[in-house]
Amino acid sequence: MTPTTQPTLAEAPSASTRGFAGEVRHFLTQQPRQLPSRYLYDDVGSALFEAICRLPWYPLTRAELRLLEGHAREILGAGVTTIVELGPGSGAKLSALIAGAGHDRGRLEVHLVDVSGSALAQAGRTLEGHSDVRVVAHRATYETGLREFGLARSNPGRRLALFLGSNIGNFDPPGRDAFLATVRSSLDRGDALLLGVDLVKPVPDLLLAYDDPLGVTAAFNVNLLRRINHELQGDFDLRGFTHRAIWNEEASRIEMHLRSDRRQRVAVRGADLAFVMEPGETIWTESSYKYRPQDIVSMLERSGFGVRAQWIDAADRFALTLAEAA
Ligand code: AVI
Repeated sequence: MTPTTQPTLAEAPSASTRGFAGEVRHFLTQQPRQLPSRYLYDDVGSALFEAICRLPWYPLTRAELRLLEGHAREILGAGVTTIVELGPGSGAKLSALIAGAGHDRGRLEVHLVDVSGSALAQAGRTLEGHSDVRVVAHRATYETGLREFGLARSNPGRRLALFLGSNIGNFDPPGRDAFLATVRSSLDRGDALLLGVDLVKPVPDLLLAYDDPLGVTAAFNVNLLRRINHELQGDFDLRGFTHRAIWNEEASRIEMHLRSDRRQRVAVRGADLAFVMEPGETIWTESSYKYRPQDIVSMLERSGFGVRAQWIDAADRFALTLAEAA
């Protein structure tokens, strides 16, 4: 007979919930308190991020799309037959790139890597309209997806990895270099990487992009506390925290924080955690590094790539850099 105190399967936390709980416990007990930015993207957070990308004050997505459309032939020329995109979102950027390359581009095999099954399904649907494009989905972390992609050598010709949206900006410098080395090791000499990176720009523009007047970015940030309340039985008072975006000049990054408006006790039962936040104390939830064009060239060269082209959107200060695995 099953003892009544033993949790049923339905009650037992999943491995991913246990991982989330462990990280929440670890990072919220650091000084300063922190939370990893990858947890911003549950269903609500992903929808809020999509909304951010449409805001007039967050020009990154539109600037990148203009560059992809304008340089599609140069990017997909020279015999690219296979593409891997890490974090394809809705698939709209890849679709614009493929459309911009015209009809003489030849057959393409496209690998999409994302931990979110719904993102993969949506990107797959967006790409359905293109003839001669075969889509392979990898529901996996970037590292695992790249490994699977590196092993799947079904197609002759050059391979192109896409890492767009300035996602590289959310890595700290050591994590960024390790990540670029992983991308390099999944490619052969002569294959290519296309990297989309947001550039340093006037501070008022950066602050508006990360603290918009409609409060969408604030909601995106506070939603992380709602997620913890929902998934880990937390009791964060969502009205007791204020979104803060700060430009850290020395580190060349925008930081997002959640600032406690008063002294308050917080408990997160699912992470076995209880603590007190003082008035003005913050939880650091994201860093978004901004680069100069030459920094991008240097980081790629250090990671085993040679830069072939760099296109810059002058209006919104965004760069697309095409680099070849050396
Ligand atoms: C996904 N990532 C590149 C975005 C960024 O700009 O750092 C996330 C974001 N955070 C606030 N607004 C957008």
